[in-house]
Amino acid sequence: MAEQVYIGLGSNLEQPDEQISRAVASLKQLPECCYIADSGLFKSQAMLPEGGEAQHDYYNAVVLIETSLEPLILLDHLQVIENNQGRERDYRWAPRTIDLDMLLYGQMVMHEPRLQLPHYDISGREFVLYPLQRLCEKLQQIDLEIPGHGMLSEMIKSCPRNELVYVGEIA
Ligand code: A4P
Ligand code: MG
Repeated sequence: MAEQVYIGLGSNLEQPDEQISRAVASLKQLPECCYIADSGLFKSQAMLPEGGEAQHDYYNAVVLIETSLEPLILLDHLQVIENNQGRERDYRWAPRTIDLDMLLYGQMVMHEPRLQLPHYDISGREFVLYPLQRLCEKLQQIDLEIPGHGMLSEMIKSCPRNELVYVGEIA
């Protein structure tokens, strides 16, 4: 059975908007996957660890696909796309060419070290929740249930938008 999977994309290195476009093109080519829609591009200041050095702004987007791939197989594909775009894993929250986070895999809840579903910090990030909301609006979907958290429309009320701006469609 195909599941609806929401994937968060983020980049703040080497022409981030182009990195997002390239990753979207790769997602459209994945086997056993059907690309449904994306949120468009959002820009925000980098969320940093305590005392972390300043970084370039991030571009973020959220994509919806339908897939019959098992979650860990899909994660393998996402990591291949990251590696193909020169992703380096220097330290946690290091600047990156591309980051692909599996936000939701249907209503699945999973607590494996390699894969946590929903994504462990889905509730606290404006650059995830606002793109998700725009994607739902585009699909004329009234709301979205996030397992363990409730409805997106409620979660967003306690997540300030901060400096997040919508910058346009993905090229
Ligand atoms: N992993 C576990 N669950 C998942 C999941 N649901 N999706 C594992 C994807 N991977 C998952 O990830 C480390 C390991 O998490 C993977 O090997 C995978 O098996 P990583 O991408 O190598 O490391 P990371 O991204 O540096 O760490 P982390 O904690 O996932 O960081 P985040 O959450 O990706 O945040 N500011 C703005 N404005 N926009 C951003 O997008 N992103 C980050 C990084 C920091 N600041 C940001 C943004
Ligand atoms: Mg990540």
